[in-house]
Amino acid sequence: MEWIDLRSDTVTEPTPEMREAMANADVGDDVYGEDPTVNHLQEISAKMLGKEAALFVPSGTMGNLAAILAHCARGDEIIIGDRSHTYLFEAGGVSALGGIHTFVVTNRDDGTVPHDEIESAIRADNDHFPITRLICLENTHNRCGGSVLSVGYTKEVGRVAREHGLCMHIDGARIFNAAIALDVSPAELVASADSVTFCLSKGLCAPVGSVICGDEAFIQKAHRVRKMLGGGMRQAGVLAAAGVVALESMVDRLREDHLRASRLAETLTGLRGLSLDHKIPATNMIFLRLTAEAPISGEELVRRFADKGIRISVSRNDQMRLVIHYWIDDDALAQVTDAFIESFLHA
Ligand code: TLP
Repeated sequence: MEWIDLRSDTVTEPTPEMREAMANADVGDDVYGEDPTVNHLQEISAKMLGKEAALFVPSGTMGNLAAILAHCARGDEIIIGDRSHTYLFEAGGVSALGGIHTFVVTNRDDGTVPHDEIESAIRADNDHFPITRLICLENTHNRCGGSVLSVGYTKEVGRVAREHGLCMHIDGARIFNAAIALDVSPAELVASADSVTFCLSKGLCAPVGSVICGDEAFIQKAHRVRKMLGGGMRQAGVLAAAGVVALESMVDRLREDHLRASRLAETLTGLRGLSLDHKIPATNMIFLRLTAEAPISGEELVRRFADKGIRISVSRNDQMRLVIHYWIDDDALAQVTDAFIESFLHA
């Protein structure tokens, strides 16, 4: 990639090994379940996440939507965090397409919602209320700084779900980042969830695709919903092939992204005019804002960085998210560090 692009890990392009695997992939019609590469991807995904079955979908957004629609009927309610991706950034699909009601609870800065608050959001059995069906968590939690939900917390919420006859879904778009940061297996992290969606196309570098995991009966339902949403793909093995490479060779290296994010955060903490939400990033994201002391406006910063071949985005309220990924190597990190020092130390 020519640009040093820190706007997201979604910008990652497939590696040469992925391109080769894609070119040589064995394919078939996946709507008939006959694409061997898709089937292989689904098998290894289910195994890694410790679930019975898995389903390849085009995006994380469709993965979450298909999972939620497979759990809920129209008029049912889900309990969901106010800073969760599904609530904020998935175009309201659960309501628009599923007729599903959201009970919104407040995320703490670490991405959690205390389990007693989740418990009190569960509706009583009363004709006036929608029926609570599902609790949704997100791990890592994007808008909460790429923070990580622990095994203990996830288990506790799972216990609440089971006690009330509810299901639990995890938006695990970056579940492998969470597992690496906590040094646990992804399967352990999602053991108490009924379903999980993870993305191949973020830090793992595949060009397209996410995977929903759950038990056989649930995945069969999700398969039907995927078709309804127009996500039944045909010779999708060309895409799944990159996903297989992603799972086989890109997971452990996420650790490097986390280390580089920490190194960059350390430099930024020392610069006047910048304030970091978390001094030490939990995973591969750094959230920060320009303060009143900043010698440069957000707009000017974006322009100045673009002149140096660095892409960042700054929101209207001067917030920034810097995301480290495969294409940000030590050399790129040094260029980014220098660009910040130049703008904030020698302005
Ligand atoms: N997140 C994107 C943007 O939509 C914000 C990003 O740049 O981080 N769950 C989580 C936690 C996500 O961060 C994202 C993408 C998704 C789901 C949706 O995945 P896609 O983009 O594949 O639909």
